Amino acid sequence: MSKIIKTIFVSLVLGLLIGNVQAGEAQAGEAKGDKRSFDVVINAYDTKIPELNVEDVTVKDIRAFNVLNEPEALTVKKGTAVTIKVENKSPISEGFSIDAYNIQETIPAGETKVIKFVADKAGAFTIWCQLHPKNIHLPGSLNVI
Ligand SMILES: [Cu+2]
Repeated sequence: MSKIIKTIFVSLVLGLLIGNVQAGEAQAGEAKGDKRSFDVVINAYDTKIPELNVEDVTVKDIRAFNVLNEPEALTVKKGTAVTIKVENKSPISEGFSIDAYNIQETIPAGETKVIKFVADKAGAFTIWCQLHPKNIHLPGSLNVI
């Protein structure tokens, strides 16, 4: 792996860690018997590397961004009717997929979609964006217990 790629990767990881701290305990679910609703925000964080000199080549103003779901983990009991309101604050369309539940949504920039399903399969399932490379995203998880 080249040093440039390593540096970009490290900065993305740092961005994600900062994002994680900001997300904190932001789990916005509201338990109502066997119904649960969540507000998820997809947000993009700009990363800018002002100057990088690697192997005698100087590169300036490298921009990259990574994308985070907040909260990144949704936990419900098996059988719960789940409503997820997903707001996309990223400047571009973002995907929201949970393969095990056949959920594959595309949310245009600035828009909100409401996703409803019954969490009838137990397990830990990855929430991911089907539109972009996985390495610019922090995957979320749906935990059905
Ligand atoms: Cu994406």
